[in-house]
Amino acid sequence: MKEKLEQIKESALEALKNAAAEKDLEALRVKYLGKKGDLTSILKQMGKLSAEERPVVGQLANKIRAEIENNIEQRAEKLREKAQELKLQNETVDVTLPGVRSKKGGLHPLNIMLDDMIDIFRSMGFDVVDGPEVETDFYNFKALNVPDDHPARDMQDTFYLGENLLLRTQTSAAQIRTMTSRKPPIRIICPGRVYRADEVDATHSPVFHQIEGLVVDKGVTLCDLKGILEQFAREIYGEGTEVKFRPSFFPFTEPSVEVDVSCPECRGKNSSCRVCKGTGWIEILGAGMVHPNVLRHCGIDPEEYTGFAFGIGLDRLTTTRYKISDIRLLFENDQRFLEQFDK
Ligand code: 2NM
Repeated sequence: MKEKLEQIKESALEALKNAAAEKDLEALRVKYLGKKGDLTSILKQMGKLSAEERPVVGQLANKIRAEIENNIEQRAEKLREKAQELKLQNETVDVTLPGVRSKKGGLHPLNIMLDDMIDIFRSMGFDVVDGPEVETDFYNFKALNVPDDHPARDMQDTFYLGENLLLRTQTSAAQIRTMTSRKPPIRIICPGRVYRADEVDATHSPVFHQIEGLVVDKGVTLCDLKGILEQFAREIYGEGTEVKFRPSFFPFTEPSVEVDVSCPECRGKNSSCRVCKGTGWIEILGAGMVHPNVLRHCGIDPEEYTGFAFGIGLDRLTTTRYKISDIRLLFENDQRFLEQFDK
């Protein structure tokens, strides 16, 4: 019996040396030490032994059991170490590899232009005000002295959302809201999106951007308007820029003017200039003295106060500045276009 026990031990230790995984160890534990294992089946035959032999064999069996258990534990520890080593090898990070560059966001060209314009008007004492893009007939047309039969009110030109609701066609609606809620002196600009039912082409979009300005105070004149616009034009287009008023018509201003600046590209010196078409001037905005009816609609006495207002198209100023050939590029958000303006 002692011999058999020694054999079991030899066989177990040999098998353990070759065990390559934790599950092999478990199988060996069952095979040698389990309830139906080799060691147990030997011990079941102890009854055949004499009274002197029994404790000696029993002791030996316990010793061998302990030895095998120890060995299994040692082997398991080795296997765990090996597995950990392998894992570390596979997971090494090469710190000398170049990193993954994250893409830097940038301002949209419209926002660069708008920020510059806001800076200029702020420096002249204007507040920036905004209002809703969904407006009522009153704020968008009636208060602005636009008659009921004016073509701008036509379904063909304006997006109506209901009987009395529409997408604003100009940001002046926000200025009307300011005039009805604040007392003069008023000195504001209203930048924002506006909507008109236009066909889309290289120079037209049904959604575009305006910056409208408004000054209302005692004794405000057309001359003040010209001074403000000259200062603005010179900061945008350079010191030598000339500003010219041409008579025009808007329902909300009287008198009304269209405003040209001397061509920032050729300064009038190139008869085949692509920017000014050889005229030496480019039109940048419309303006005028706020119509007395508009002031009255807002509860301001036109005998006491006068005002001027102007409306600038942000999109065309932006396409001219950056020589962008098609207004649609401003609305498509093509990364290859936008990343050229990273500031
Ligand atoms: C323009 C041209 C001329 C304008 C008028 C007003 C208001 F609210 F005071 F009546 N805001 N903006 C105005 C005047 C807008 O856009 C070409």
